[in-house]
Amino acid sequence: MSAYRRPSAVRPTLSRRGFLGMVGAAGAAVALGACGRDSTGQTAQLLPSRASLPKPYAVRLPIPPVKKPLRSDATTDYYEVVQKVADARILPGLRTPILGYDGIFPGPTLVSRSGRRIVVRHRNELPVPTVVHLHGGHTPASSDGYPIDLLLPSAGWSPGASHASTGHGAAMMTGDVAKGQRDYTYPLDQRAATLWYHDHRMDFTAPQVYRGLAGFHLVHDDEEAALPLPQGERDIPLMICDRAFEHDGSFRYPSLDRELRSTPGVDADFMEGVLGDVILVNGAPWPELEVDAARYRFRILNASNARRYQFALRTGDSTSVPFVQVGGDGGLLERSVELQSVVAAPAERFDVVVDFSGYRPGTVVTMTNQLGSGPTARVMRFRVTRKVRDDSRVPDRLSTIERLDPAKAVRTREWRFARGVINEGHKGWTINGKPFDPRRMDARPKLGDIEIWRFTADLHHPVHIHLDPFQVLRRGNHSPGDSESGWKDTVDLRPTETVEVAVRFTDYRGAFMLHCHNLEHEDMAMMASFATV
Ligand SMILES: [Cu+2]
Repeated sequence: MSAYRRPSAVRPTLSRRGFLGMVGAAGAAVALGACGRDSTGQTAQLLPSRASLPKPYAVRLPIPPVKKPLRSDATTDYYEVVQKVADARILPGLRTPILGYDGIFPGPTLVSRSGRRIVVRHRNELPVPTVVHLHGGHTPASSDGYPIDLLLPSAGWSPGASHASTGHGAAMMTGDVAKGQRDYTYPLDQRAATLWYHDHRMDFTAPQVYRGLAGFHLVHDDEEAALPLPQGERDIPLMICDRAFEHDGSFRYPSLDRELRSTPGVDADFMEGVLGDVILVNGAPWPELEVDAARYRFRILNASNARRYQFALRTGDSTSVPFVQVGGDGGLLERSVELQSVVAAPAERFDVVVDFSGYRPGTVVTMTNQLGSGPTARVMRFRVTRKVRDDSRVPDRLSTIERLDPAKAVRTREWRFARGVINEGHKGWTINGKPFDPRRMDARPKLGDIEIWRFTADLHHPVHIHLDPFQVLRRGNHSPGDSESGWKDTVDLRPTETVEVAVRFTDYRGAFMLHCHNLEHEDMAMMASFATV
């Protein structure tokens, strides 16, 4: 039996979307842009809520709590996170069952210092296996969350019969499997940056992140601390994602296997990705944040499964308010960049400063999504409440970034991201024509070497590399924009585009991943492994 079979309840052999996909990437992208709400700039399909949508700006922006260590010694801080089922209050009057780190969504924020090791013990009290990946972490393979290094539920677990009987299921149990609890060790020998942790379980990442398994992990360092950027209560993480809801308030998601036990994948109509119609910021629908008339640093994370955004800020009279970008996935940029809008693919981070100091108390500034329509064109809003003294500023120069010289690259590797046949004739997503197989290594880069990796895409694919960040060299025939001039770990590939990056792996030997971070694509096999040697 195929692990990726279509639902038996009749799907035409070629769905409309499937057919469009075969016309050719460029044609499909244009056609999708024209064929209905929310398809602009996306490779994904809208799943509308069955619950009535909440009123925008009716709730305050929640800030996830900062996790405290259980104990600390000379070298290490020790944490414990319990993964459990809980009810969240997202829609008025309804409960939303979530899978949550410490039972909350987003999970607690971890705050670390560069170079200081931490150990996070995760206990799995969920009914499903999990894998924890620290996205953006420079982490040894044993703690990086390879997708078959499962953490099984403490209450016990056995895969469904269909899964165990496939080659796929067998491969699954060849990982480093732990039961009940696992210690993840993070040396955090890396620059200050906005990282996040999320589930990475093979075949089931998309539904498990969708149900809540994601949280921030901020790393600070001396270089960042010496800058006069906004800090403390004016340094705020914003986890932005879209969700759909059932009548009863539960998350709506088109899993083939609602129990997330054995059959991976989604209803064939959604294989390009799932878009919800409610935009959550830190788990709240279209929230409002009261701000002082001062500068704020916002760490924007697109934690959506598949949705791309183009964020912009507008006052009530439609005046544009700029973002001043100070950082990206891999930390501070060399110089700040003023942007009228920020385009964010899944898993990308943008550290921006917004200056509210010129606005009178009472002014409302709305964050919009220019790639959305109707409810998804709104994100959140800010209400200026009072004049204050503010000593923060954005200096001209933020950091020094070592350039990876492409002339010193020892080789170029090609990675083609495209729809393809993945399992007994069924469609999914492939890299270089192949579906993910955790036992196959597709590259063996040497630690310390600079390599050029050339990515090409049929549709939108946000490409993420584990272990070390990279530098974007070329996007199509152009140099990358200032916004992606720093260290990145995820790059937004658009239909038919080629992007070249320079990458250098360091410190840790072992098996790591590169994959598409459209989580539906990832679950439908768009991952590859490499072994550092
Ligand atoms: Cu993809």
